[in-house]
Amino acid sequence: MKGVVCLVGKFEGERSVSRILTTCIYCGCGCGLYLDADQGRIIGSYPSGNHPVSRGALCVKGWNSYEFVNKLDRLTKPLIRRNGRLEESGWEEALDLVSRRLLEIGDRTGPDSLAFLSSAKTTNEENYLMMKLARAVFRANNIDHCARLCHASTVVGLKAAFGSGAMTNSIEEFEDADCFLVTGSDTTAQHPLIGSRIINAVRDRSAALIVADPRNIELVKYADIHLRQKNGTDVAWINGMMNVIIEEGLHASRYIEERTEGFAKLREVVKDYTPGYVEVITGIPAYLLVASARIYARSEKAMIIYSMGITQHVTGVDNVKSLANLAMLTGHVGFRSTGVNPLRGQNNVQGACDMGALPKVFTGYQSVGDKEVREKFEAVWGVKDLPAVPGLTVTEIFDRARKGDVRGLYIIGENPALSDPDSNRVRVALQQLDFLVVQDIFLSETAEYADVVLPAAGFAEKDGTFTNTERRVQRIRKAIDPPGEARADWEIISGVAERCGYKGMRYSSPSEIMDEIAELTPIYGGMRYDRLEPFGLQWPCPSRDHPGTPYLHKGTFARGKGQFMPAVYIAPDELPDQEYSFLLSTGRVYWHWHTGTMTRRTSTLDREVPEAYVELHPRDAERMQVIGGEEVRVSSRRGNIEIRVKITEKVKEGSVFIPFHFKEAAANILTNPAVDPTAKIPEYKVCAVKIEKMIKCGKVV
Ligand SMILES: Nc1nc2c(c(=O)[nH]1)N[C@H]1C(S)=C(S)[C@@H](COP(=O)(O)OP(=O)(O)OC[C@H]3O[C@@H](n4cnc5c(=O)[nH]c(N)nc54)[C@H](O)[C@@H]3O)O[C@H]1N2
Ligand SMILES: Nc1nc2c(c(=O)[nH]1)N[C@H]1C(S)=C(S)[C@@H](COP(=O)(O)OP(=O)(O)OC[C@H]3O[C@@H](n4cnc5c(=O)[nH]c(N)nc54)[C@H](O)[C@@H]3O)O[C@H]1N2
Ligand code: SF4
Ligand SMILES: [Mo]
Repeated sequence: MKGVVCLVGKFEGERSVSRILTTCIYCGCGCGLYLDADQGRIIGSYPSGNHPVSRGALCVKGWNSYEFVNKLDRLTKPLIRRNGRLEESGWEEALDLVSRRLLEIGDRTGPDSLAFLSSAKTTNEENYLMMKLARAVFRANNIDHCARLCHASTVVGLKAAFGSGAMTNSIEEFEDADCFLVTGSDTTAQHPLIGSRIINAVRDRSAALIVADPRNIELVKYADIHLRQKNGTDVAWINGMMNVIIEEGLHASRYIEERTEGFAKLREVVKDYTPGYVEVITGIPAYLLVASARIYARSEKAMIIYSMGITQHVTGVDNVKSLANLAMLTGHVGFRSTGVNPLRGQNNVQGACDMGALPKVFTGYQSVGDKEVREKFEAVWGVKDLPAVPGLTVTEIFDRARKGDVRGLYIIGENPALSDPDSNRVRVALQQLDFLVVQDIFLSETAEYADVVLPAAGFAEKDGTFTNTERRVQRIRKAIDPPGEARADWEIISGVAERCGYKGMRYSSPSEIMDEIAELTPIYGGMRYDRLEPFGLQWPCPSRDHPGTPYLHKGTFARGKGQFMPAVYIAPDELPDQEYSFLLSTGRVYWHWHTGTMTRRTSTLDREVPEAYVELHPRDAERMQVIGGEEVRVSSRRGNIEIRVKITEKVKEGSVFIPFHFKEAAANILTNPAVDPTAKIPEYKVCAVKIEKMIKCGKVV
């Protein structure tokens, strides 16, 4: 591991500072950073200059990625609920209780009454063990994780169109693209190191930039065209672009013929989406749509970049399929710097999916319904009769828990009490369970409902791998010991399995777990720790001598021919009406991370955005006689919150935006739990709310 760990210096006799190369815990960019450790504490974080993503830079979260690690309120001992209160216990007692109760529930009401939520914050090895625990030990396919709330539409949509749900290109290829179509991705805020690549290409090489986003995001400043659609109308404008491209003969006929199928049906469906018709649905002026279609189709190396604005809808899969159609129609996939790039969010959400922490697949997207696949896993795991029927998704798990069908739930590294839609209903579900285990680094809002809380080691306190958004499998490394008695997730999960009487989960290190993953997973077949130095390998990497794959679908699609799958426009599930007259969209800010467990414990970040706010357009504010900083009540059909107003033209008139990081004014009390019928992803990006003033004539009402 030359160059990976080094001694920075020796001070004051015994004191020494060590510097260790690892991977950022926050977003899917997967920047390489060094952590400096002194006397069991992390004292600094610095970018790796040679790393292919970070190249000497980090965003503000990366620079401050260590503060929460040192926090005094980290969980340090297991907690067990006694007489309604969580009390400290020893590991033996806690692990015995967890295994005994989960086995009892499985025996009494069947394996389907158990469910498991894995974590995109934890390593590949830990996700693999969580899915092995669910399937091999408890015979349940009810395992899922936050990808359901995130890129489930991508996994379904791109898999059907191309044969793989992953980002097609590498981050470093961005700088050579000629054209970017960025939609539903606030790239500079949520994937800053990718955002800067786009800006570099626009500034230095005059690459064209089309931004299709209802909000006035930062990238708009650099864009040639801003298509400002109404939320939830994406199928319509994408079909509209394809209509123009076909009408003007700009489609790639040879590519379509040689590499795709289903074109005739697509042509038929998009015929109706003339620019004039699309303008009516989306509000996008026809001439801007036509200009965008021409630029995208005529560019040689064009990239589509998208994220939650596309996926988090009841039509999430249709949205993704439509973008895939657009790319295939113009021959813009399967080449360097040319493709369809869903930016994966969490540091290891790509990996958690790859590891099969999903209800329908084992590692590497191998179906649980396939007998041969099951037999392969049964042989290596030393078990018989693995369950063949797909399990429940996150959203279904909470529905079933409310109905009493799911009775035992084991959650690692997720905080659904704040992150799932319609939180009031989620909290009822959590209360309804017979037994809830939460394994986290802090006592999260979800952990407050637990019967047992298990203290986990954080990213700086263990070894393992994360897979970033460009499919790069890279190492994280232990810089310090975990606080108190906290243990690495992989050790805890193995401990539970052992106490259930299962002998097939004894490992001496995460590297040994990776060897088992490689044995069972063709796309990870060549992954071994010694090959991951210093900056990892991109899957597919099927064998020990394979160099990894920078871009996908070269020459042929993973599924053979690319499949056109036309979609028709369907409106969002809940649109504003007379009573709930504003459209609410939710999302994130640069400074914070999801439910805030880490960034709100990081003073440098928390200082910048210390509290929740609702963005309101100046004309709406004037009409309602509301001033900036004033508290208002925002209500939906599901609940209400009190929150300060921020007046800004970032949102459109009639629309409001709330970041979901703040428990005091939790956006998910308001959101709509309606889901896409196949991907089961909730529609976080559209629901209807009303806004009421709380101060009238100097009185709080
Ligand atoms: N700072 C920070 N960075 C993060 C995260 C974080 O919490 N904080 N989370 C990470 C995770 S897990 C994820 S998934 C990513 C998410 O990254 P993004 O998807 O970039 O983030 P969001 O804020 O959810 O919203 C995306 C964009 O969708 C737009 N949008 C809203 N409605 C629509 C619509 O109907 N159509 C279209 N086309 N666009 C729409 C919004 O205006 C916004 O610009 O970020 C990752 N990075
Ligand atoms: N309204 C609204 N809601 C949304 C979204 C939205 O756009 N709008 N976006 C959705 C999306 S895309 C996502 S990805 C989800 C995210 O939803 P969650 O995954 O539930 O949110 P996080 O806050 O990232 O939760 C991660 C948890 O892991 C813990 N943790 C960190 N490191 C470790 C570790 O090493 N081990 C263990 N055991 N725990 C650890 C943290 O303390 C935290 O409690 O939110 C979804 N919710
Ligand atoms: S861009 Fe993402 S991975 Fe890189 S430092 Fe920022 S949060 Fe970490
Ligand atoms: Mo996400």
